[in-house]
This record gives sequence, C-alpha cells and structure tokens, in this order.
Amino acid sequence: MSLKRARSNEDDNFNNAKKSKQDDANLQIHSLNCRNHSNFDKKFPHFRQPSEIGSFSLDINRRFDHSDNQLKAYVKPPNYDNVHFDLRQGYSTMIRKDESKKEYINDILKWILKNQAKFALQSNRTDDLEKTKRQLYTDFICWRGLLTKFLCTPYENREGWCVAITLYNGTYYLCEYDTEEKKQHTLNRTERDEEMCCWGWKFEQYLTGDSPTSVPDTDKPYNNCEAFCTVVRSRLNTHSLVFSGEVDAVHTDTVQGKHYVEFKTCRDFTHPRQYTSFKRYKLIKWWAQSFLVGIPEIICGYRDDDGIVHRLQSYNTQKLPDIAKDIPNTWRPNICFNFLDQLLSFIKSVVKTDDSSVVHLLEWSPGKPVICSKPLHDSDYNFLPQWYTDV
Ligand code: 0WD
Ligand code: CA
Repeated sequence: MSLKRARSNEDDNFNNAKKSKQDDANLQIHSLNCRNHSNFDKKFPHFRQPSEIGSFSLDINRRFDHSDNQLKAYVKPPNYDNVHFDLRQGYSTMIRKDESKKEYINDILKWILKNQAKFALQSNRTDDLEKTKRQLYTDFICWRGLLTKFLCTPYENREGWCVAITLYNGTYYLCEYDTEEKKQHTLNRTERDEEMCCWGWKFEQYLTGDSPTSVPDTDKPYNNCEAFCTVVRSRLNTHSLVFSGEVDAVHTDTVQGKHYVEFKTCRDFTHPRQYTSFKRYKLIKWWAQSFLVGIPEIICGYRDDDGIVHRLQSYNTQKLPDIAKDIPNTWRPNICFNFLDQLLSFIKSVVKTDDSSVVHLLEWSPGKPVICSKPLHDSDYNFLPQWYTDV
C-alpha cells in the first residue's frame, strides 16, 4: 500500500511505523493499530457460514491419513451432574507428541494436493489449464488456531503471536511460529504444569468411543498424537479462506441432529471473581475457536485441583457472547471479526511479492500495533516445502 493512500483515508487504520532514511520501499515496516476498538466497532461483517470441504486424520505417529479414521463418537453420560472422571489416571503411560518436531502447515498442504479438484474455479474456460491448475482461487490458507488468535487479539493482554506469510500463486499461506515469550514459558513449565496440560486429552477419552453407544475404554493409554481435522471454506467480506481445525467428536443427537462437538475442561468456580474471569478470558477463546468452524456445541468438564471432573455442562457456541455480556467492558464478536477483516486487508496491502521462498513476518505483542516485516528471502522462516511447490 502506498503511504499516500493510507494517509488520505481517515478511516484507514494502517500506519507507516518506520520509514528508512533512503525511503526504500523494501525497508519500510508497516503497522496496524489494534488498541483503539472504535476502529472495529461497526456492524458484524459478512462471514459466510463455514462449510466443510473435506477432512483428514493424523495417526498415532502423527502421519497424515486421508480418511476420517480418527473421528470419534461422543458417548453422552446419562447425568451431567453426576460424573466422576479422574484426569490424572494413566498419565504415566500417556503417549506424547514430539513437541520438538515442528509441523508447520504441512498436513493442510498434503490435504490440498489430494484435493486440487475442489479448488478448481467453476468455469467453462478450457484454455490456460496448465497455468491455472495450481491456482487455488482462495486468498488465505492456515490452521483454525491461528484465526482464533487473530480474533481474540483486540482483547488479549498476555500472549503475543508471530506469523510467517508467504504469497504463492495468488494465495497467502500463514504459518505460526513460537514467540520468544512462548519459548521461555515452555522451558519454565513445572512437572505439574506438564501434567495439567494433558488433562484435556484424558477428558476426551472419558467421553468418546467408536459409536455413541460404546463404553469408553479409559484403561488404555491415551495420547495427544491422533487427531481428526476438518477442512472448511468460508469468506469474510472480500477475503476467501480455507482453514483446518481439529474436531474432538461427533455428537449423534436425537434432538439437534448430528453435529461436531468441542471438549473443554475448566476448574470449577469457588468465587464469583473466577466466574467473571472465565467469562472475560476463557469464553472469548472458546467462542472464537468453535464459531470459526461452525461447531455448535461445547461440552465443558468442571474439575477440581486434583483433576477430578464432577460435572459437565453443554454450551451453545452462539450464545457464549450473551453469557459474557454482563461483565464490565466485555468482549464483543463484531470487534473481533472487524479486526480480523482489517488484519487480512492489511496483509494483502503489504505482502506483494508472489514467491514461495519469500516470507514476511507478522508480529504482535500486547499493547503494541501489529507489525509486518520487509520481505525475507530464503530465511529460516520459509515454510512452503519443495514437495508442495514443485508439483
Ligand atoms: O504445535 C503447536 N503449538 C500447535 C499445534 C498449535 C496449534 C495447533 N497445532 C496442531 C494440533 O496438534 C493439531 O494437529 O494443529 C492441529 C490443530 O489445529 P487447530 O485446530 O487449528 O488448533 P487449535 O484450535 O489451537 O487447537 C485445537 C485442539 C486443542 O484442543 P483445545 O481444547 O486444547 O483447544 O488441537 C489440539 C488440542 O486438543 N492441540 C494440540 N495437540 C497436540 N499438541 C496442540 C499441541 N501442541 N495444540 C493444540
Ligand atoms: Ca478440546
């Protein structure tokens, strides 16, 4: 984007943060302000209902499997107020994903290569087929988890993010990298932190089976390697998006019909203050994550400090903003989505070089604007693999 345009438009929220003495366009760092919520306080933008265009699984070795093998069925407990799940059971035999192996967006790319026909433009043009074969006619490709972070940014005051962007064949590929703070935080985790991180996966085991009427087998070792991921297509104003997210289970519900569900665990409240902070910090994340892929139901297991879940509660994703409405300065969905819309426009305005070996780093930390680096050529942040770009 030219400086002239940014300055001529009052409504435009893009600034030029730094400008080199030489006025070299390549050295400019662009920024997007996210503190002033009035920039995003417009009506909820058009967000097309996400539709599933495919899915895949990751097996126990985290290998890509083009099937729904890992999709689990929700086994509904008869009484939500009377459950007893010990989340600490089986921790010593848990099979852990190798966290040192970065996965980038490789599994999404593998899925794309196997589903190129789903991206073909509906047109009767037969010319130039070779040229357009590799076009996805999609603006953005990423993990759902990244969009969740983007949506929550206007209200986040603890964790920043760092994202590498590559524009390739007209599509912006986004890949998240750990921030320095995140790396430090991971290094400083205590043994108890490590164990508590795994409670969510044990919880999933208590509620799932091969069919809705199976008895969950909670004696077998659990793991955080296997996963079922849905791939959805959506559109936010002018931005077309294809993204993938992990789905915990499918609920075959006699009343509401078949739908995906998301499992969460949460420490039970012992003080009203905790309920307020749950509404402010947790519900926004739960809402953003499930809303993005159209998951209508979230099942929360309330636990104590010893990892015992005593009760379950089902939440309707769409209603979470209402539950959080009564706290002072609450979060609002329109702010989140207008921010995301402007952030995606910002990316399009600064990332112009269409080249698989070029990345721009988009970084944000709380209280600061989003900044986008100059283009980096063949840097450590390159993430589009040759097996993807060479075909
Ligand atoms: O390496 C990492 N730090 C990340 C890995 C960050 C984000 C995602 N991932 C991987 C996941 O392992 C999974 O294969 O990407 C895929 C899921 O992508 P997503 O759906 O976009 O991720 P997100 O919405 O952040 O998380 C969904 C679920 C989590 O559920 P909860 O209820 O905790 O939000 O994906 C799982 C987890 O069950 N998950 C992970 N599983 C293993 N290792 C991890 C992880 N590091 N992060 C999320
Ligand atoms: Ca979950």
